[in-house]
Amino acid sequence: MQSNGEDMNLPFSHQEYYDRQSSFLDQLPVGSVVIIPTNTKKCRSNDTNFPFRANSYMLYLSGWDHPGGIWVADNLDSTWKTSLYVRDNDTKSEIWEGRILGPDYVSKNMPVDSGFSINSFDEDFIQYIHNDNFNYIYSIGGVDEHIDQLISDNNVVKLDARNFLDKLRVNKSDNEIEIMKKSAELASQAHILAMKSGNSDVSECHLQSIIEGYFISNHSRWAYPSIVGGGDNATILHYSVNQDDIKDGELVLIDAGCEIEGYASDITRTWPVNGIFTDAQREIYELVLAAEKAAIQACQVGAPWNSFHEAASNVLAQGLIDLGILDCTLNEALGDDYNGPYRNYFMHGTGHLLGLDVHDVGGGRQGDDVPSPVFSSGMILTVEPGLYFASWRTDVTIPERYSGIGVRIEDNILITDNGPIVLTSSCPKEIDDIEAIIGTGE
Ligand SMILES: [Mn+2]
Repeated sequence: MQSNGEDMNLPFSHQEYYDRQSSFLDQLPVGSVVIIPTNTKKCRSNDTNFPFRANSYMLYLSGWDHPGGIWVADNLDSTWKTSLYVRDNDTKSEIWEGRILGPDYVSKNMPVDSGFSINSFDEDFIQYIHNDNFNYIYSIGGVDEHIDQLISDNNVVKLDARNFLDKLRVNKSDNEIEIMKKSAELASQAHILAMKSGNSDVSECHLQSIIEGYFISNHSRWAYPSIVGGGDNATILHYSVNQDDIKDGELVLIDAGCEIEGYASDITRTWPVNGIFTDAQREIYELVLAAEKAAIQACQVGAPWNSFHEAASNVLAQGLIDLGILDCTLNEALGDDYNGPYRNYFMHGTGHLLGLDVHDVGGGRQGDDVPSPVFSSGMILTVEPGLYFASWRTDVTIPERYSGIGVRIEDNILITDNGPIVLTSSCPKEIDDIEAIIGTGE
């Protein structure tokens, strides 16, 4: 057989993919068919598509990172067989859009038993569900409408494959950790470059271009739309317009991370564009930094998930009292279940799991409807407390001294048996280090 396309270098050994597949499939009963689709091309305008990004479950199970494809496993004949259905070679579309690897390539080079044409999937699906041994479909909904429709039209018992895969994705392997370290280091260097190009009339979009330009020139890309907010814009949690000029004396908040082999980094730094923190900015910054360090220290094997949020919250609430922003006791500031008035200025969670999705699966975000994990070795998460004093808010008291200040500090943390390791430690966050680097150019 001849190779159909360029050689594809997978980020992990076939053995690592096979190990992931068995850890998943070994939990399923006989008579199961697993159907994991990946993303297809998405139209941006007319005949122009959004940049393609593979589905994270597909990347996890097989490393297949091309548009279209269905990973299928079945144990209808008592042993597991795995297949990957992909697009056929098609010279006309390859001339326009690039080489298609095709089913033969998949059979020879991908960590599955067989490669098939995606055009034969619908027929094969009917074969699977009419097999005498068939009981259940395990799939992930909301990725491929056609697959969702096919399953619902045929009235089969469909169970959620995420219930198994999400748990497996929480603890990273040594090889995943190595890639995530690279992702964290690349993003750290991008933030350093942005700090170096800070000055009193820099624009948000200029800083964005420095960060994202560095990602692109290092074979990477953003893991989520970059947030670059000066002054009041830093108080908008998911601000991503990034078009304003930043005024002399203002802070800029940059929340930007990249991905390598699909694995995200997620860093936030906040710094004065002119290189000098004002007293008021310094007061808030030091408080958030103290909360961040306390939260990192709380990331210990065996601790319940909420412990790092509680650690950050205790420091922030006490600090808000000490600065005269809240006039109450610590218990009143924290409130029941950490929902007291300190949340007027810190309205998000302290962090989230990080991996193939920037807000990674497996529990570990406030509001997730799956049980929160207990910290265990190999988990990677963000720690990112913040304080926000939006000048335009009228629903809460915004002290004049702090009006227009938004500060968030975010690092990426690996949990180990010997304590937390900060993967983003090369990115400065101490005030002296930040002031020393701003505006120093390249
Ligand atoms: Mn984050």
